[in-house]
Amino acid sequence: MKDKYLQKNLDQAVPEDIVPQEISPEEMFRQMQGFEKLGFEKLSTENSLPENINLDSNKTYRSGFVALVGRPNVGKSSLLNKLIGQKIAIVSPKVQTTRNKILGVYNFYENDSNRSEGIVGQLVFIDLPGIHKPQDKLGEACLKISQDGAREADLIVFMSEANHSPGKGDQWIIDWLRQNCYDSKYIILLNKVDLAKRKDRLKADRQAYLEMFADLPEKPQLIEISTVTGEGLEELKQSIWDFLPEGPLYFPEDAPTNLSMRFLTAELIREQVLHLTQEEVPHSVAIRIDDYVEKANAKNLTKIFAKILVETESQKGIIIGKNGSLIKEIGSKARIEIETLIKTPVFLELKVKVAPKWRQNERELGRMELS
Ligand SMILES: Nc1nc2c(ncn2[C@@H]2O[C@H](COP(=O)(O)OP(=O)(O)OP(=O)(O)O)[C@@H](O)[C@H]2O)c(=O)[nH]1
Ligand SMILES: [Mg+2]
Repeated sequence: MKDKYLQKNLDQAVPEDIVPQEISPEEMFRQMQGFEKLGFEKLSTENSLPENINLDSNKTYRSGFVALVGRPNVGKSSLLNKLIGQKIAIVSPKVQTTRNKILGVYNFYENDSNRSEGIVGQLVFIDLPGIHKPQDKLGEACLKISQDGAREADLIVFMSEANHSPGKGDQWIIDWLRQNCYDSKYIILLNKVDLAKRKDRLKADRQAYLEMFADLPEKPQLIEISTVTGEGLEELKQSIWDFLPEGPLYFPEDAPTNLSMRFLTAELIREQVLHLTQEEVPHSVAIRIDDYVEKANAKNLTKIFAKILVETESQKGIIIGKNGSLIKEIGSKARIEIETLIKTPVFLELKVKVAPKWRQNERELGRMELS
């Protein structure tokens, strides 16, 4: 059956030679034994990895990797943050906000209101870039990251919006999933149900989505949620728990993500650019952290020196703003977010650099761990 889809949809194949292999969950687990590589030491509070991971060798746990797959802007990163209860992935009303694979760890407890009774399972969410037609090497790299993320997951959450009927973008993604992840388990998630006013249309849309997945071996469940009101999230957690197989705890209990502080800092700066600029500028921006100095003085100051890369002189002018007003605003808003995250005072120096066509430059994408 899978072969039939492969044949039928060969013309939809997307070039896959842009970025090297993403690491598999098993490889990631192995790398975690090396711990520092993924930056956990910065995020975990006091316990070390081995003490956390080897909780109780007699106890069995449930665990798994769950990929969030869908068009840009449907709310994948918002869902990740909401479930983890912490801002791990940046969010914006602009499309194509997420550019990397972002892991968020959700722990299940015997008793959620009394966690001392112990952890019983662990779910690792894989937040992925929204899938869209690539316009450049950056887009191709993002697509590859999303496709690899879907392939390596134990469960795929296909996410779309309850306030829109399924469109061509959704159809393309579902065709790709049927072709490449035929045997996977799925949940269909319709987000933004708080915005869905037409209940009759929603009923028809639900049916349409279910039909699009109908010929897969595992019938998916469909859940409507809102990351704003929290509607449907308990049902989602329960469904994922029911699905989780027996498995190890992959991450320390107090490590909410695999991302380094450098990466998170760069993302928090980019988030402000996304919020404060328009049209092509948000998509033309990348952040490079030149230096990150912890405990730079007696008051535990963290000094961060970063560059905002843009593609043209005119974009540089926009980012700087009149008398430097915009870059100051980006800097002060990002600094507040970074201080909230790392819980120390922060000195943030921002400079703007023109890097023509960086989105086509494999070396630059490599620096951002995108190629
Ligand atoms: N009304 C409403 N807005 C939401 C909901 N969930 C997310 N949003 C908004 O939708 C926009 C996109 O959210 P993101 O979480 O960045 O979407 P994404 O799917 O991660 O987007 P990409 O990273 O571009 O793929 C933001 O403005 C969010 O505030 C929801 O349940 N209801
Ligand atoms: Mg996102």
